Amino acid sequence: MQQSSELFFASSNEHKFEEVQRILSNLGVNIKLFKTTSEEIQSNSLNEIAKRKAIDAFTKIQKPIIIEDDGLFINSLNGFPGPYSSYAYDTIGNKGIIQLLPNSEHRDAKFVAIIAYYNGIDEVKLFESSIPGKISKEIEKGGWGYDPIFIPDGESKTYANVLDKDKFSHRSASLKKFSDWFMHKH
Ligand code: ITT
Repeated sequence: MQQSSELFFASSNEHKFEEVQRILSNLGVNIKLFKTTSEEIQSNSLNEIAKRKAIDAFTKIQKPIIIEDDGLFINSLNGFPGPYSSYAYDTIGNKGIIQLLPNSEHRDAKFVAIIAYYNGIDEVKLFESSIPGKISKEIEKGGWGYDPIFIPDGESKTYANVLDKDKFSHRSASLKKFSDWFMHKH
């Protein structure tokens, strides 16, 4: 089915937008960037943050929008940084995260992505996916955000150096769920 209306992706993060745009265009959905920083919402629930980010962005642009909220959950840290991933990245960064796991063999983690769609009329619609992996012992070069320290299961390199991150990323899986729904709706 053809996409009939304009759709914006609200984010402050251009790396994320680039990936979302590339993945969605391969699925037949076109988006434009609405560059905005959403109010700092703190909650223990990614779903709650995603919902409020979507409503906040819609209030500003008054057009159908999607947003994405991500979290890196590290098992041995009881899920930290999770919903606080953005704040943790801006404060302690990849180096700080690695220092929280000194020589530990317990490095299991997962990256979660939630896509939220809101058109100002219906309830906010959420699409979630996650990918299991490990925190690397070294910070690799390349990529952005937590890319240099997250090794998806089945790979030997981090997101920064895998051959085709889009093929299996947390982002691709949740966007696929979204596009299946969106293309039927329009
Ligand atoms: P928004 O304006 O869209 O909210 P953000 O960068 O604040 O952008 P999130 O809160 O969703 O995004 O992301 C939490 C953190 O996880 C943030 O530091 C991101 O850079 C990082 N992150 C998300 N997806 C990532 C990916 O695919 N690779 C590496 N880091 C990622």
